[in-house]
Amino acid sequence: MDKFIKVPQTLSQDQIDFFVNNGYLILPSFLSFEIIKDLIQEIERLSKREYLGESLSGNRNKDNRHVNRILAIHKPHAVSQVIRQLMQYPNLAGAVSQLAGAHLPFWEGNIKSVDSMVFIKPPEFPGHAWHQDECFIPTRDRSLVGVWIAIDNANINNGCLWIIPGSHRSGYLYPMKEHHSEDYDAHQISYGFDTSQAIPLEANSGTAILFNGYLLHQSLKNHSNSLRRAIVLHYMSSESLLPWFQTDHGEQVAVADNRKVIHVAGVDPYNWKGYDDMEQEEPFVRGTNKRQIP
Ligand SMILES: O=C(O)CCC(=O)C(=O)O
Repeated sequence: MDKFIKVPQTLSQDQIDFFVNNGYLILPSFLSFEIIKDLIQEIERLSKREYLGESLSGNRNKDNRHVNRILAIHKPHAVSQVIRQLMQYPNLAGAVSQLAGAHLPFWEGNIKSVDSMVFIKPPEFPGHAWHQDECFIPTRDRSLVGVWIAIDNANINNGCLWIIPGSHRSGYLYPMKEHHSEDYDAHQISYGFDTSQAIPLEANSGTAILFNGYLLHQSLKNHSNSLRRAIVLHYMSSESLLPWFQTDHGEQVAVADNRKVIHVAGVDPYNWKGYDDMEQEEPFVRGTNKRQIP
């Protein structure tokens, strides 16, 4: 029998409708001061590569100047129990299970978590150019939800998120190209749309911003003199497969499915496939280039 994970569902119908119509929802003070404090300690452990024997520890160095060279840590959940716990935090899983498939008929709220990222973003470090997360994490059913959690207060000066409200609606994936802007890191930029309606989402520490995987968003350079830390988690409908790798020769893309996932709400209809070990993920630390280990 499938394991059913019951999660609290505290969002109002107005909040759900806002998310479906605008592609995002802001939940102020979503994480308590105590949880944020624990997360800051964990980010420090991760930044200083304190997890011996894991791939993050390749350049173990406890020097803070070293920490200040890290833009982001990808897939920290592979080594961090604290980040894995956050991915399964019932209030968060509950909110996502009300939003991810709210646009889908017969949606039952089954959710899996598939990815995590920690942004350190030290002073003068760049942002991430306009993009849609669905280009990186394919769901096919538009159920991808990014959860962006402010660890430090984020504002225009230190490089908060910017979004184009409603840009998720058409389900169109914009093309991407190289750019030469110093505001952005080495990732490509999506193009072919109007940015005049873009708005900044300033957010105090502990605020969670949930956004649909098709929503166009960016962040800009950190012009302050302190870190702008944030944690980003990704979730999707459990019914959506995750073809998140090159298929083997002869393998049909329609059945390709990465099982390095965590079931966090409702039932997992594919649990008969089993799960691949999250610890087999490859976490990596990134400087301003895409995969530079500083
Ligand atoms: O926090 C940032 O600077 C960028 C976050 C972002 O673009 C994302 O999570 O997709």
